[in-house]
Amino acid sequence: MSFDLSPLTEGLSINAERLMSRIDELAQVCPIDGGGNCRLALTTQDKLGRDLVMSWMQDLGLSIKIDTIGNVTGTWDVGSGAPVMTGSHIDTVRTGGRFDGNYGVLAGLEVIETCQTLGLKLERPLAVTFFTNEEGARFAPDMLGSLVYVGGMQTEVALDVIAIDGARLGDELVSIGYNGSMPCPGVIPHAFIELHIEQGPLLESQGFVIGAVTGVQGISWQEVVIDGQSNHAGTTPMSLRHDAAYIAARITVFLRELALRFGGNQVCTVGKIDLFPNLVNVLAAKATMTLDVRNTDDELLQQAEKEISQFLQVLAAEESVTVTSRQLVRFDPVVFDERVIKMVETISQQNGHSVQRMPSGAGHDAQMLARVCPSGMIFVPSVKGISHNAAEFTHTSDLIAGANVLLHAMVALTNHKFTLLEAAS
Ligand code: HGY
Ligand code: MN
Ligand code: MN
Repeated sequence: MSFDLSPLTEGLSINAERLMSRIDELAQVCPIDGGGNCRLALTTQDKLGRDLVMSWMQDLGLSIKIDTIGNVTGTWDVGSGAPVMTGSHIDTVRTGGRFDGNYGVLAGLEVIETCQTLGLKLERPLAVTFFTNEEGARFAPDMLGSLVYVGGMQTEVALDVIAIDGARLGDELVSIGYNGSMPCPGVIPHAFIELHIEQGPLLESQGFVIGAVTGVQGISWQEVVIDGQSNHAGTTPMSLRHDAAYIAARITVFLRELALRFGGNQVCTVGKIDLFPNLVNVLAAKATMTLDVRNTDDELLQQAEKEISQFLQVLAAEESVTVTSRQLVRFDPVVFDERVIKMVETISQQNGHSVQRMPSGAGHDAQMLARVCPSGMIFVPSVKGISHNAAEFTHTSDLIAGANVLLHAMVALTNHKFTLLEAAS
């Protein structure tokens, strides 16, 4: 399989200073201790981040479109036909780092500005998008904006999603002024490529600069509610307890033990437990918790889900409580387009960067765009594999390397003809 690496960008590179100063500036929008950010989706903090990135899109003279779920796309309208699109997200988790999502969006802006400055004559437009609610920390599912963008979820259904704080997504979108008019599904790109920090330890521990991402693991989120019985902490004999907090703990331990038993890429997380009445001397009547279960292998993921469901039933009977669960997210594992993976690999090598293929442990917007066009991702290392933590860090040299691979890949994609024949080879 061959593709014509565009001579246009031979030896060219992005403006490192400009990229880093934008990353630093966006990191000042709703900072938290330790250098990260808290900009939960569709909050006023998210709006501030959106406004700043939109202003940079305007500065570049991009044509800006806001769609009905609040995704924002800036396009440099050169050439003709469907655009080559990059993008990611600028919403964060509550303890977000400055690079998760933000880096990919700002590198996309930087690639376009570099091409504009060079006056490159490209065959296709270049577009950069920030998608709504990628994190899913406030509104489930995660990657909601890109899912709606590709037609995987109806806008009307998405607008009625209720946040963990009780707000309705559509109302929040209106209140921050990002309820756009562009319909979803959106314009189908010629190709989509996302640049992101790895958020895990592999690249750093194995000494690689670039990850040519092969796909994204399957993701299963469920909300489990345990209805026990509140009672007095001092007077209730252990044999008479229906203690929702204890049962939540048993479930948490079961998930950890299941992941260790399965091994391989299996991961399980209980990230959120709310107790009621949540008081020192009262047995918890109710526990509401989330289970995040992932695996690259869908069969194993289904096996894990089955074992968890069986365990919940046995536990409910044992403790004479009610346990109910609601599926919040179920995304099958995704495999990216071999041609895009190969392109990332080749461009990395040609730019002198060590590169390895690897799956993504985290969900990303690219996994949704993969439903409608040839898509792939570029990873750069996370120091100590830390992410969703203000201490998230990636060395500047790696950030620049990744942005240059994105530059070359986007330009190469503008004149790459994805032929069916090639896809078969
Ligand atoms: O949950 C995830 O993997 C992503 O951070 N939204
Ligand atoms: Mn992310
Ligand atoms: Mn994230």
